[in-house]
Amino acid sequence: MESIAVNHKPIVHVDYTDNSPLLTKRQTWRSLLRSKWYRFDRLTRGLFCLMFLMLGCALIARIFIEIEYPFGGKPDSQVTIPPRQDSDNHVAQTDKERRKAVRAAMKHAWQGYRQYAFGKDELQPVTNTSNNKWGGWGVTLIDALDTLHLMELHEEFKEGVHHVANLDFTKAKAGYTTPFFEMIIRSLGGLLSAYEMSLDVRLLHKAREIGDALMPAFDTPTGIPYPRVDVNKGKAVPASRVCIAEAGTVQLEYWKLSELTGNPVYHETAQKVVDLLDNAEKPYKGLYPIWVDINSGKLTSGSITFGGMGDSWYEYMIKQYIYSRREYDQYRRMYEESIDSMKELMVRRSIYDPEMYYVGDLDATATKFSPRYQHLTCFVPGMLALGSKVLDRPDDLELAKQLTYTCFQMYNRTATGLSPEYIQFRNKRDQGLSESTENGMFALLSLRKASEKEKEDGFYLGPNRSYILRPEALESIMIMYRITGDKMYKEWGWQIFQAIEKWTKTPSANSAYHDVTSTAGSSQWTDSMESFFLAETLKYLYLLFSPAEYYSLDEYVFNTEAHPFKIMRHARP
Ligand code: DMJ
Repeated sequence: MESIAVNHKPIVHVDYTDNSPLLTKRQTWRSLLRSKWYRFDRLTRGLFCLMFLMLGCALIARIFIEIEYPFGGKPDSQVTIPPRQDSDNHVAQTDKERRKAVRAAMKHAWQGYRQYAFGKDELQPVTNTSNNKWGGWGVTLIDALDTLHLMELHEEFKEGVHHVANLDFTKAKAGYTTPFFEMIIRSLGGLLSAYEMSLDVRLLHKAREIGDALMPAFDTPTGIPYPRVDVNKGKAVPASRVCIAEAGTVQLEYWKLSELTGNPVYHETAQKVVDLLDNAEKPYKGLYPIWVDINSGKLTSGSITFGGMGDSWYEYMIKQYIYSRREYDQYRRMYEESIDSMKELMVRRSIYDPEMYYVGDLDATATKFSPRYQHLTCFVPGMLALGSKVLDRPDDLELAKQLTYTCFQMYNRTATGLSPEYIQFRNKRDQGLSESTENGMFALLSLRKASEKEKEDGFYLGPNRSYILRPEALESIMIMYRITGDKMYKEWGWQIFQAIEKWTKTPSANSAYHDVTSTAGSSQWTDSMESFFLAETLKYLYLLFSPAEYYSLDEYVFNTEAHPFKIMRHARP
């Protein structure tokens, strides 16, 4: 065995003639420590360093979880505006009353936007300022139009249409490049659906203007779109990759545009993307890693997820099948392949609450499982329920019920009744998949002992505990109610609506909430209201309390931004 080398370093000679006693003391200590430290060989010193580093990390992780984000909420900081009283909303018991309450919420948010941000992209609902981070065409206004119409807010709708009619979608502020997917799902989708509701032809003209302005996105070696377009130059911004949700969630909108204008080019161009990805090599049947190489058309890397960046790619398989009157069998096949593999590899349940099923994420090779459930993934139960009806897959409806339960508990089991961006589960070694290390720090955290709270809830929370007014859980709740007729879903939706009213309502509109485990109220407002709150969240709530024939799922298919499109009359011209 190698002997421990002593005194590798020269001994530091301390000058005791120095007048400064403090300096002398420090130097003595230093030299003593140094001489001790260098008694160890290099390997041992290295191991010590590694140990200290790991201890440091563990400590930080611990502090992070226990102090900065204690489960169950930070101690309340100063509340400047008291939260609304529960009694404000408990009175509404009938569907009619609840619909009225949701309509009032829409009116409130719209009025704040109208007063402080009309024509701007977003209202900042705490400071009552605005931003133009989506190109400055007023994305909130465009996204909200069909909700206004559907809630019979006709004066507001008219005013909105008048504004849109005067916009020019071929011009943006200098240097701004438009995110292709977002503009398609929010603005093109919004205008097409508002046109179908009102038959105001100005809306169709503007829809076509957007559609044309963004078509250069497809000018790539493979036809797979670039993610951004410079409408001022009439060109896309070259890029090497795009995520699958961005490339594969524009087809429904372009198809509707073809149907309404009689020009097949929109649909044909967008359809080529699906054909290419359908034929691309995949790590597992029906599962697509999120990154697509635009130049080769290959699925390159990234996770496999039904959450952010993957989600609506899968959603549009079944929706296009429905939209095409079930005539495009390609979409049925793709959907069934994806859902079968998702069920095989990506669905698990909580160790502590066996009722709680969730869809986790996989790595690009489909061999490592990441046990978290994103709020974004909560659209899945609604999708499964639709698919179960259309394709007669009764098992999918059972899974949809279990997943909706988890989505509801994401709200129900926090102090505010709002849901965080995602929840985490403890890994269980099964299904032949190894544990994912993708979550880095969180893999480490999941090694700690489960708290009583986690055992009760069935899940634990990551660092992002914000609720940004997202719609997915309510989307599924609405669809589940319509498909099963189970009134429990209405109660769940109503409970979530009350939490939204209580914690996110500002004097002018609604704000995203920083930490759903904190009951601090207004100090948690982040001064942001994304357009999907008006386009989706409030619309799905309103439909939940409306008769099932109102925008019936037999006649309409909703785009991923909740814009209802009439199912086409004839699938093939
Ligand atoms: C919406 O813009 C769309 O639903 C999109 O597909 C992903 N999610 C956001 C809202 O959460």
